[in-house]
Amino acid sequence: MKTIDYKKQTFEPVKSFRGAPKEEMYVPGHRTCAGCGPALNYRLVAKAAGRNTIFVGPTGCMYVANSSYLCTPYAVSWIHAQITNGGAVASGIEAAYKVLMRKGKYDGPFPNIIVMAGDGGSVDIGLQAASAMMYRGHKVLFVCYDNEAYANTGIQTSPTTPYGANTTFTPPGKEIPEGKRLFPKDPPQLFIGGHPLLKYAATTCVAYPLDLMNKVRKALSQDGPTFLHMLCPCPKGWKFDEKLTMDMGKLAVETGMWSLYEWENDEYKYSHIPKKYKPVGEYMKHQGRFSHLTEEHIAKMQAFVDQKIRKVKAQAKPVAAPAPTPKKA
Ligand SMILES: Cc1ncc(C[n+]2csc(CCOP(=O)(O)OP(=O)(O)O)c2C)c(N)n1
Ligand code: SF4
Ligand SMILES: [Mg+2]
Repeated sequence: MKTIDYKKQTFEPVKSFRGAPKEEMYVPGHRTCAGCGPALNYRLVAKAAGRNTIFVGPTGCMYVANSSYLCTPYAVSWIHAQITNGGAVASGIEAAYKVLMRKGKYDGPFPNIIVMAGDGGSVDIGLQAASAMMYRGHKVLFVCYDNEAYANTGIQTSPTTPYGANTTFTPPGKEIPEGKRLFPKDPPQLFIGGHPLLKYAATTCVAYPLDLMNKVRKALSQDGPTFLHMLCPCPKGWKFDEKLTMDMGKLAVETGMWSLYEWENDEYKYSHIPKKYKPVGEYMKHQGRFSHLTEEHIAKMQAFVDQKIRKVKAQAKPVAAPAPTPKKA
């Protein structure tokens, strides 16, 4: 069979904020809440990916608040998918481009096809299509922008909502005082563990913009399916002061609630491991979703995080820490 030159793009890493692409592909014109982590995430992903990009947006806040009639922040192609089928729509677009190139009707470069799905659209309602896309080996970057809830419909619990969170489906009460009882799913492990053609997976967070942009660029330079799990604090759902979005992201990493790693060729590399982790209470105390919890519940959360930290330490191969986010004077 004839091999086709897909003219895949290779992105150089962004070394500093000054060296980041100037062009914005996610521009003003949206209606997300002030301090919205997923909106900032979109801006950074779009900036890192550039003009030759097609976004697939399953239903969620980043569809509903971003696609009001005659008003949109997307400066590149964007298509709405059902919350269930982001992976399937992206697979179809990717396959169509390959056919066009095979028939000589399009000469490249191959576009960056990026699914921007919420946690619900990635590892719950959208899981089947995401998994099938990765299993078949489509050259698509699947992003789970994780605000840890079904936010758009009024903050219902999702499989990535943390233990102890108060959501509209897990309200704390007499019978279940801690609110959510279950601990969250682990999306990257779900995909790494079960998809032989997956080329690259990584976790990142909007509070580490250089880390985030470079992981997007690395993922887009691969020749097959890739997955990024991005922590995106949501002031409305987590009930914190909207000016604290970046602080919430940083505290998540500093307490061990979240870690920043890459997985490639069956190896893990960590881009930021705190020398001394802060107690999880430092992170939780700012968030109204945890305000009903007792000392006992917080200790249960700490035990869960301690176990995660032990795993990080066991598999860590530290790499250069990302540059810290500049503080406003
Ligand atoms: C099949 C189906 N079920 C339910 C809904 C209602 N719905 C719309 S957006 C949404 C929440 C999506 O959550 P997530 O994927 O985490 O994105 P977020 O809103 O948090 O950005 C839900 C449940 C729907 N659109 N389609
Ligand atoms: S509810 Fe959360 S994710 Fe949705 S627009 Fe508001 S801040 Fe953003
Ligand atoms: Mg969500």
